[in-house]
Amino acid sequence: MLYSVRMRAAADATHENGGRHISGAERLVSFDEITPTAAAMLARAFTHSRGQADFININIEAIHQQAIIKVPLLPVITENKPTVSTGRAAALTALRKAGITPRAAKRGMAELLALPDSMRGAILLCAETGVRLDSNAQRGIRVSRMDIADETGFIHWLTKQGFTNIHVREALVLAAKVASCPGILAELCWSDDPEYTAGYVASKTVYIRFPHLKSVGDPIGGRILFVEPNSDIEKLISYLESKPVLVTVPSGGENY
Ligand code: WAQ
Ligand code: MG
Repeated sequence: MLYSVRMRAAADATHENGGRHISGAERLVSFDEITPTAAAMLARAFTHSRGQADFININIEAIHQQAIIKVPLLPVITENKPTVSTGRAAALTALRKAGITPRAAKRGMAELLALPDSMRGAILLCAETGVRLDSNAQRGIRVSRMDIADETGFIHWLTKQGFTNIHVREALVLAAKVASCPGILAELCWSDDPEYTAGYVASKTVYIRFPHLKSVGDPIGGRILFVEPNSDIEKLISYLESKPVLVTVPSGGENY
């Protein structure tokens, strides 16, 4: 049996009552790991660079082994664009290469730039028209119930590529689950941690990092998931939120 451990933290009020999103985390762990995982999540919520958390939810649920599917990590490429504007332009190009129309790609970028503050979830947009598809204006869709299958192998795989921080680790696991979701063509993301400026575009086949998708000190980040036209949105949301997924390291531990 594995257990889904989820955390979300807000300041000033609960998320439901319009509180400011501070931090969130998602893991799938064994019984013995529940307590240390929950403790680490609490510590993280209370020491976050987005501010002091006042309301924290930790949710623990048993997951039946037979419900779990395995999906692979995406190979990673870094495009070293030196500025935010060149990074964003390259991210738009990457989205177009992933099959997103120029209009939808631009709208996705504009949605992130128009956020008054970070949401706790992701925005769903039509990959053709750029129209918003989810109805959770403040909340978005939270991708949950995923983790890496082999932590040691993952750390080895990351270290070989020079990745050491938790942002990239978590983002790669989330992007692998999102890429495996039927109907999702691509994802655009940058961090909501003020000091972390990197972001990425992920497609079904590759995760492209851009070191500067926002300026240092900016606390607004987010995620846009681009959805193939005529997809079954309810099914897609159910997969993202509820399907338990373990992410595997490519065999041989190679990047490609
Ligand atoms: N499901 C859906 N949306 C989420 C989730 C989730 N589980 N977690 C975060 N988000 C959304 C939410 O709107 C956050 O405000 C936003 O994404 C950013 O979250 O170097 O750190 O956890 O390759 O701050 C990307 C670059 C880092 C990593 C992303 O995101 C790299 C990051 P953060
Ligand atoms: Mg963050």
